[in-house]
Amino acid sequence: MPTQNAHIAHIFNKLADLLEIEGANPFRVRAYRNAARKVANLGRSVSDMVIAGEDLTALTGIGKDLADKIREIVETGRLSQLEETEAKTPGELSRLMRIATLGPKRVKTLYQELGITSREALKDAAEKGKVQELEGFGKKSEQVILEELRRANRQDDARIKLFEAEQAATNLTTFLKKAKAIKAITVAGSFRRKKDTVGDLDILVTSKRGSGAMKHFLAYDDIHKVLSQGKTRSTVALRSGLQVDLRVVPEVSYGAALHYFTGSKSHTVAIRKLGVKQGYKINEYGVFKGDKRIAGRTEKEVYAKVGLPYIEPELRENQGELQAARKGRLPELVALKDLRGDLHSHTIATDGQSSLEEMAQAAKRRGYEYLAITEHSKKVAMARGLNVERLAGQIEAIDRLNEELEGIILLKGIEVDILEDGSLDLPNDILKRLDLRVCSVHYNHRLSRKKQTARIIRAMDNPYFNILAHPTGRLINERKPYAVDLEKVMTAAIERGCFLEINANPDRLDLADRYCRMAKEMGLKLAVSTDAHSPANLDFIRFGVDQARRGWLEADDVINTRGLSELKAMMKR
Ligand code: DGT
Ligand code: CA
Ligand code: CA
Ligand code: ZN
Repeated sequence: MPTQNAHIAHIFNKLADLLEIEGANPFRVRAYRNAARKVANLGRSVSDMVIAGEDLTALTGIGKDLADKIREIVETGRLSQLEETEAKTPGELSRLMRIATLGPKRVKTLYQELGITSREALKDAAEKGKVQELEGFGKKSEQVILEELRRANRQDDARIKLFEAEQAATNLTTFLKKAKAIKAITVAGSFRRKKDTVGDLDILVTSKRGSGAMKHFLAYDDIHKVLSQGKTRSTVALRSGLQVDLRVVPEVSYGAALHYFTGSKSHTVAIRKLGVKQGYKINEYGVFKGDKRIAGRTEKEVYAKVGLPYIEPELRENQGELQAARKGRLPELVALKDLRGDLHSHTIATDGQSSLEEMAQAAKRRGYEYLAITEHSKKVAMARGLNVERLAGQIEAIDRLNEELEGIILLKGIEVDILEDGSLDLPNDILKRLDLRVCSVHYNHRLSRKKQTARIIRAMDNPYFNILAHPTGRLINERKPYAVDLEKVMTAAIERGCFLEINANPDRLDLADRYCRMAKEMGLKLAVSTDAHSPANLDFIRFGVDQARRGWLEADDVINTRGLSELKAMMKR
């Protein structure tokens, strides 16, 4: 079974953490982190590349040493260097670094001064007031650590990003399709509802002979451990730690089982209650009147029996969708095909991997009408952000290129930094020459909620502010959102004719679903954009559309469903 890109990225990130604690050369540490990001965002299977004998060093940032390491991971599933480094590093030191306020330096201090190697030991020491006495710590930081520990414990570490779940699901379903005994296959559960994180995979199959299907599943070679097995239901843990439930169901029950196992639990319980009112029993085997099964082959049949139209999986959270369905007011959810362009992307001018032309051609292949190039501004020095002169140069380059391009138009844009005082990182003289401006917070995440909110709204006062990018700055499982009053920000955006972005990068998915819904209810329109750093990244758009759908958004609620002239008009405030 091919090693997943996410697995390789995970190994490199872990190695980088440990090396950092060890005090290794920062350049080396960064090389591993860059490689992790590169692999995770590649959009094709590195494993396949290795098997096909492709030259990995052709990828930017991957030298011979990293290529050898990738090959080792693909071939053995492990990296000996990581194991050696782990053996030298005590306990859970690398996990401690996931506490947002603890960098490698402070983790090292905690270890050397107090012998702390686990979250429990850290909690204990902090509660006894020992941490505040250490150099580089204080009363305040001790409190913050305790808060973070409580949060980290609440946050279920085991949930994985939708993108990683998708890779695992694709590999597994490809394998399952090979079995003659298996007919239909659907990955149900939170994965089918497109939640931004997934606890485990719930796979349903129909089969001619139950045992044949199950036997095939249990022979999957990415299985680390079989946790339980039976004729119609088994649970396994994959090598990545992800658990998978497989259920074999008869065709007459497929729709009912799909409905039950897609959940959410609270949605299906509500449907079942509706059934009871009408004298039906609804479970994973079907809809029953007495002992007689009267429906269950399709989900549509199940809904029809309780007098409702089909409800899309993304809406099944028992958040008003039953009422909307009853009144015939379900949203007509935005779909991938509705999008006419992407409004956030980077090229080699800053931290992207491809040229203007390559990005344009990739957007054209997707059938887009337009792609906005929005490089970082100078404040983001790490990404070689553009200053006035370089941006002016890019404006001219795009104008020239647009004359040659057919069937696609590049929009001149910028991802301009919102500075701490709410001013923008580039002067209006140059901003006004652009088609649109995406504005981002990249620094000073730790401002108070009040200050952060005021900062962003002040930035929106600038007449060239169009779209607030990744509005909460979260990185799923890595960095929590900064404190900000989104309701105020959204109100301010509506008043000023600005928009917010749903950043479709699978590490971000920012705005999260509930905020998409909030925007919809407030009447604020959103952009769904990939923040692509390569042509392959343009594919991430589907993850943004998923979250938009979970937020009940329709095509009209998304600005990049508009044709070019209408879009350009929306960018003029
Ligand atoms: P997850 O895995 O935490 O991301 O979320 P789900 O929604 O995939 O939850 P999971 O895997 O525990 O169960 C899959 C579906 O099976 C769930 O959405 C609804 C259904 N289900 C599971 N346990 C129960 C239960 O005790 N009662 C009912 N009515 N349905 C259940
Ligand atoms: Ca699940
Ligand atoms: Ca499950
Ligand atoms: Zn960006």
